[in-house]
Amino acid sequence: MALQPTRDDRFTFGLWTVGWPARDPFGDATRPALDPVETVHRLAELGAYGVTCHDDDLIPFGTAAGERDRLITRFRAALAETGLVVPMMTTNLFTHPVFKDGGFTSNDRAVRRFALRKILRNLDLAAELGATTYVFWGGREGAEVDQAKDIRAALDRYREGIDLLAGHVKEQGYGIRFAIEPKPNEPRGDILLPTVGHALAFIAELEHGDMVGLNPEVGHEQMAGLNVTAGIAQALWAGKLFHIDLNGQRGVKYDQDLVFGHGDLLNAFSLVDLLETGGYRGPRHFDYKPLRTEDIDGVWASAAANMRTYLLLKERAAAFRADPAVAEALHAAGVADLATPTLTPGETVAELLADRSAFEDFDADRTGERGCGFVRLAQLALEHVLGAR
Ligand code: DIG
Ligand code: MN
Ligand code: MN
Repeated sequence: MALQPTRDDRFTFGLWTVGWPARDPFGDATRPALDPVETVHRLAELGAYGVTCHDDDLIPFGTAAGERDRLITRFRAALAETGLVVPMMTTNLFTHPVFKDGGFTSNDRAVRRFALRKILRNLDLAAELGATTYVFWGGREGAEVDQAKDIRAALDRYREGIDLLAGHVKEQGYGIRFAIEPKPNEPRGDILLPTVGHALAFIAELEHGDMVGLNPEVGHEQMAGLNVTAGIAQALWAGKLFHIDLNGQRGVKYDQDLVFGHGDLLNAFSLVDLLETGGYRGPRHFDYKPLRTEDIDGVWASAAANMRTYLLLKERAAAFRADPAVAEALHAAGVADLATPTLTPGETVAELLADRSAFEDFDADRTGERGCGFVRLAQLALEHVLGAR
């Protein structure tokens, strides 16, 4: 397999990723700001398919209308020159101090109304740029003090806002779907909709839940100590994997946003295997931060590393699936048998109760002694990841 990314790989990057000047809570920026036009051209040269952005990445907060139009025009010109697309857009409801207690769920109603207007304006731009997914990452929707946030009221306001915006998108015929991005904490002590599970439960309560899905981020599920591949599998099972943020995370700690694969490599391998075989057709979007230690050459090297790692894991996953020893180990582990319904079609409780082999004659002890053969599967996966098979 060629490891040179092509547009067919559908790799996309947020402007805010390679453009991160590397300011963190404990240190100043180590890199200059990047011009979005420069980013578009450099990512195109590296083989990316598209870029994504928050409104403020492209148009600094408070920009006057005329200047806003100019910034959009030059961005669109760069897209036209390179052929890059903008599959996803989102709103920055977390940088400006006004959002320090959230946007959708700020205790201050005026802030909530301001947030909705900020999103509405950017939804129009998203439609103009051809985005088909609009992400909602509620980085500031949360609290540090239990008594400071009425969670039930906050969820009411979140639902009110999402349903208002979704209804608007339907009325406008924008052809945009919404994708909620869960995260357990940071920058708030606790963030609402912290995991895939919480977000799925929230979506089920929406009036327009039909057009609302998920944009899970690898590191965010792992920050909660969860297996991200299992979470993505449930999102796919629910028909709600609308987009995905790929990056790396090494355990339960602050949000590292590492290069994809530079965290839990085995989970990255199983995730790529799932994405490539599980029916996800969306962009492979990298939401990562080039390490603060890197210079601009390191930034572009890190962007390329995301794509190369994905392609290497894609190649390893294909080899895993093609390996006869793997087929044999999967069979021995009975993995495919799980697809067989537990009941025969139309079987009733009465018929199950009458089936002595299911209980009265079932030898639980002997069955309990049988080995499952899962370690062999784990070792085969590891050896494929290591390129040892
Ligand atoms: C951070 O993980 C969030 C924000 O960067 C953005 O709102 C979203 C888009 O992928 N990810
Ligand atoms: Mn993150
Ligand atoms: Mn993200």
